[in-house]
Amino acid sequence: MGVAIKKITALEVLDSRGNPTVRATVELESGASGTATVPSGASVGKFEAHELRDGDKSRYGGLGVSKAVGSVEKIISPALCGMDATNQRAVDLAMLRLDGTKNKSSLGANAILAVSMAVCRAAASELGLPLYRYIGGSMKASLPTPMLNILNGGAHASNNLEIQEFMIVPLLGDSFGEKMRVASEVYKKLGSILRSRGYTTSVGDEGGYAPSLESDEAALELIISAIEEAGYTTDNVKLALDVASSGWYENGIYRMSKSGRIYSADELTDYYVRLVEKYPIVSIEDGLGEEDFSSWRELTDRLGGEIMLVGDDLFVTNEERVRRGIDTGVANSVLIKPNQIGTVTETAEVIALASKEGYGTIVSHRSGDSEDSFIADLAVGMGSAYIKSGAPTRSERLAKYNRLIEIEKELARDK
Ligand code: 2PG
Ligand code: MG
Repeated sequence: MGVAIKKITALEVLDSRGNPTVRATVELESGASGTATVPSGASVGKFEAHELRDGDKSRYGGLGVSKAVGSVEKIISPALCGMDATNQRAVDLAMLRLDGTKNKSSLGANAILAVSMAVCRAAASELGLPLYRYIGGSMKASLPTPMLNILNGGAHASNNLEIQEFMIVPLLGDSFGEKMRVASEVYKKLGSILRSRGYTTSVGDEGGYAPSLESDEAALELIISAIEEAGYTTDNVKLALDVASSGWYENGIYRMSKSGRIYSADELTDYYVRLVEKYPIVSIEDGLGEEDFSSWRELTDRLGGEIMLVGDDLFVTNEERVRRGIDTGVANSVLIKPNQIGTVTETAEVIALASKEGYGTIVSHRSGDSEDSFIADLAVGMGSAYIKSGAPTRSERLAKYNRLIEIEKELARDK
């Protein structure tokens, strides 16, 4: 059978931070193949699937992934050989059974996801379909709107900004390519404003500038200046934040990691309400901690009717946690990161659940990423309204945006 899996190999390669990560290649009996590389986060949610690292301090300071490579070649490959690559669900379930743990800690979610994505690619290639078409079927194919992180703070930069991601959301331009043009122009303008005011234009992990500023609000003001000086307005280029506040939470209070300032959940919520009143913010991600569901509920009551409230560490692309959020009226959008859960099937199920329940979805890269563009096809195939992949710079970020530009062209041709 041509679609049968013949062999799976893996490699330890390096991600955009120079840390080891897993790349897997799936070969089919027909000769078709698929390769995929997994990303890795810095602000990692407590409830994410387990990323298996060697812990051997003599290699990469313990971050090696040779054990995960071993999981692929010695355990997963023999078990999956002969399986139908077009049955993604069966392949993923077989890996879940092989692993046998709740958080994929035995084989490693990095090993499992690399294979899951590579199987998906190999199957698409065997059928002669673009990946987004294979994932989404013949009907759905819409381009997401990009959310671009043009100023980095938090765990992604060694500056003094507490908020991790200051994103712009270009709403004008009737094509994805045009939105990217607008974003790039605003990004460049921000660079020249920073330079002219004597700030550094070095960048953080996701390619956004990473200056130290007077305050996080000053960052918002600078971005608004960049939008306006680039010739746009805040009516058509909006702002989005990823506060990534889970890292601040301890014993019922929030301690900002750089200034050490302390807030209660109520005070932080008041702060967001003020920011939303004052600035053109359309989305706040992880405004509160991953374990603070009751305060999240309050935040949702106050801002959920106005803006997107996105659960990242809160939901970790996990169906059970998203279900809990839906049942308790918490947040209204879900960040989708395949490596938080570890298989393509489970990722697709979370997107489907969110969509069914009226929650928005944003497909997302990780701060440590690679040239792999899988999430671009995933966003199109699954009909996600948004994608975030960092700044419009650095090739690991642009791999996704450029793939979307390509898909847009392809879809226009098909019309
Ligand atoms: C986030 C991500 C991606 P990390 O918090 O949303 O931007 O960061 O990969 O470090 O978790
Ligand atoms: Mg986040």
